[in-house]
Amino acid sequence: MADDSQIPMHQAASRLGQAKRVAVLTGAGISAESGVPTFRGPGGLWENHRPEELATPQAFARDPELVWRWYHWRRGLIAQCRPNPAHEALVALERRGIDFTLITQNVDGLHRLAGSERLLEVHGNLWWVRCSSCGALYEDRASQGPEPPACQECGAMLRPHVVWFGESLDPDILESAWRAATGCEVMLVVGTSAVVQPAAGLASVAKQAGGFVIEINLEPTPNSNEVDVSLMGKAGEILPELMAQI
Ligand code: BJW
Ligand code: ZN
Repeated sequence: MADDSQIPMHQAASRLGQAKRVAVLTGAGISAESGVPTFRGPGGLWENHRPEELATPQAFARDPELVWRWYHWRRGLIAQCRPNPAHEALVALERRGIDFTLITQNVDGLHRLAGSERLLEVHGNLWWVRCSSCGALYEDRASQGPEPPACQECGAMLRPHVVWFGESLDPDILESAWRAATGCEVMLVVGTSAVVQPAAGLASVAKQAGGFVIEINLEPTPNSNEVDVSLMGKAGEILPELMAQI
């Protein structure tokens, strides 16, 4: 008897194995098995924190100490986390020598740490800071808080180099992400609740441009009805399995 539950996996592996142009969109779910909390759902960051109190420019203007305490807490947590087999599977995919773009909404830096190179961090990176006054931008892994760090150039207050609600994404990075989505033969959409725009819309962009879209998630998302294959389960198990089959 054939195992019907394996059909979507075979179909996904077959498409992925033949594709010369691949784009991947990842969200917090890919880092969950590394111990990084997701945003939404049980145990998610938004369970204990209201986004508008922490992840907006208005929140930072009102109470930068509170916002920095949250980021310092997250930096401390993420510093202990290592890439997992899902991050590593995407490194292996990139190294197949295909036209490859990894678009991540994550700010944790774990894709880079795993070895991914063709990487677009559309929501920034929490190990980078920028000056709210002179605009200086640099990597800062040393600040541990609790107080907000000061700019090495002008002494003004730094902010995390991330994209908050109501802020525009870097137009060059977004353009590159859009180009990858419209140009790919296969897009993998991994571990995102697909509710935050414009990143979530990249799956539809890929689909409408003729791409074959494969979603990997623990549960259905707003994208699930539109994608070609939905693989339900842990990214750290499904992605290595997919790579083993291509
Ligand atoms: C697993 C798993 C495992 C778990 N294996 N899977 C109304 C309609 C449309 C848009 C808007 C609107 N009102 C406002 C907007 C715009 C707004 C938006 O989209 N809001 C919606 C929420 C309604 N967007 C913006 O503001 C963006 N900017 C913008 O649009 O600019 C133009 C503009 C300017 C001015 C005015 C209006 C428009 C910016 C968005 C910035 C998002 N920033 C954050 C914080 C980043 C910094 C930080 O981390 O501190 O980015 S919010 C947060 O959500 C973070 C994430 O990158 C992002 C997405 O979350 P993600 O990655 O999907 O995580 P989760 O937790 O939601 O989901 C995890 C998933 O994994 C789940 O599905 C699990 O099932 C799964 N999972 N374990 C596989 N092991
Ligand atoms: Zn400065």
